[in-house]
Amino acid sequence: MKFSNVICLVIFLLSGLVVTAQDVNVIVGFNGPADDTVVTLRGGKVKHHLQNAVSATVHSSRLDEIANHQNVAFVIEDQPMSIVMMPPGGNGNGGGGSTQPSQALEWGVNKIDAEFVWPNGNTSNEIRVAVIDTGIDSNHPDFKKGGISSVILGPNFNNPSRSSADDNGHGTHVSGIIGARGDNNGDGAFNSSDIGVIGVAPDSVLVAVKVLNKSGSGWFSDIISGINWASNPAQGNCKVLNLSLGGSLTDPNAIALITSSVDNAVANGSVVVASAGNSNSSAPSYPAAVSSAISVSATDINNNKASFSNYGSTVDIAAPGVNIRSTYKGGSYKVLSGTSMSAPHVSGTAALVWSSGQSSTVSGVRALLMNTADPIPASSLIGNLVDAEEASLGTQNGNN
Ligand SMILES: [Ca+2]
Ligand SMILES: [Ca+2]
Ligand SMILES: [Ca+2]
Ligand SMILES: [Ca+2]
Repeated sequence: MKFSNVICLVIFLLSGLVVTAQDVNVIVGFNGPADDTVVTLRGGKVKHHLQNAVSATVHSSRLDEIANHQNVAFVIEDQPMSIVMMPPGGNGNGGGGSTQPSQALEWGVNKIDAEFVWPNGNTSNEIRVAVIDTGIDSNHPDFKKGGISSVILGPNFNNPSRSSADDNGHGTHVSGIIGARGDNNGDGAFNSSDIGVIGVAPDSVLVAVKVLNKSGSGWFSDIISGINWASNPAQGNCKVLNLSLGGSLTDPNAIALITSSVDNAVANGSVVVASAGNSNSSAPSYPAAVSSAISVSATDINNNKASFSNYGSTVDIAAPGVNIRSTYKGGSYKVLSGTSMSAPHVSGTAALVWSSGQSSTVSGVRALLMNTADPIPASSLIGNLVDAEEASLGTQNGNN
């Protein structure tokens, strides 16, 4: 297989409006504020409220009637989105469950010099980071410090009757890169008496926003709902949103919806970080390609472009994404590769920059990330390499 060692997140566009029987999943856009009754009076069931739009299940025989309603601007398919989880590279230092490995500094976190930030007293204390993904294993020992988990289980937009616990593993891996604890035993030090790995922002609050199910699939409208909830100050109130997912979109109404959602999140004060994609392509991948999102490519340990990484004009910044060891569901650890792994290195760095107090605006945090990133040989394709030390401290003691 082409991406044998890569986590590849792909949107599959179905050619028809197929769900079960003759029910179809759609997004109905309105000329003004959304009006549920346009759908419900025609036998439909509303799932999510979006910006001047709703996602809904309706009978295919009523579609024309809805589309022709005077208040309706468009009806598009609510596209199914899937992750494709490729065979992982093993469990690294082993362990998991009751046999937790001794703590080690992973190469990616070392590469971006986050380890120079923590001794300065900045561990991103209490900065809320949304992991919009498959959920998080909130009981993983490496999210605990003195027994207290840093994980908050937020809503499940894919299946509101279920929790946002991670039944896949991908979201827990992403979360560990952002915020696995450095001081698990609570003795005030990060060392080998602690366990597992250390995230870039080890005292951040990890908010699970589940938009993908056990097999890694969900709906476009679930992801928009996740972005909207996470960034709303009265709901998720997260300062950073990590989206290790994405794919191509062609419908202009769909692109407008995701653009509006990300723009609103930024206006709410959230830094939005997304994976550039794993197709070794310059084709835009959404949500990363939205200009207000920070699109993250992937590098290997030698600062080369990862073979799978997307590149080109929509990519903003590079981060480690090959053979990254992190937490996994069931209290375990795995080594995985992908821009799914590079984006959380940038999300963690954004949390450290917020925590540093150097800027109180999204544009200011973004400028610090971009202006301190270091040129690498592949910069012209994939951007400069994120530098957590320089972005949050202003110093350059590390190897980056
Ligand atoms: Ca280093
Ligand atoms: Ca300790
Ligand atoms: Ca740890
Ligand atoms: Ca630098």
